[in-house]
Amino acid sequence: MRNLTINGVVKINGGAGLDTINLTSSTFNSSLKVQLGPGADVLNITSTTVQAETKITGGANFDDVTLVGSNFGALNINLNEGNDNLSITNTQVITETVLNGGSGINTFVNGGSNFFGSFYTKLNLAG
Ligand SMILES: [Ca+2]
Ligand SMILES: [Ca+2]
Repeated sequence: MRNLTINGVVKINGGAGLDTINLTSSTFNSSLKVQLGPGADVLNITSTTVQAETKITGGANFDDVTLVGSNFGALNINLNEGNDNLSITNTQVITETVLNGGSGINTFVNGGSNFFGSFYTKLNLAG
């Protein structure tokens, strides 16, 4: 999805199987929920603004989440089971950030130029 502007709450459910979800140059004026589901999933959010909370849930298996050049009111990521990768670069969070790799071997790449708000929690993520 690209160049979207949405005023209501948005929920994206990846369901079973391998999913690749790309959100690019979009604006969400309320909250965004992405459930990647049980397969191995890839989520890329690039140059996107979410005014309220963004909640990303990984589910089982390998999940690869990359955030670049985006702005969030709050950010809550739980990658859950499986060995997961999370990469965040040039991204701003206004209030609260929770990054949780869940179980498994999880890696975090801080690409720099990030601001994670007043409250920052990182759990179960190496790096
Ligand atoms: Ca998954
Ligand atoms: Ca995990």
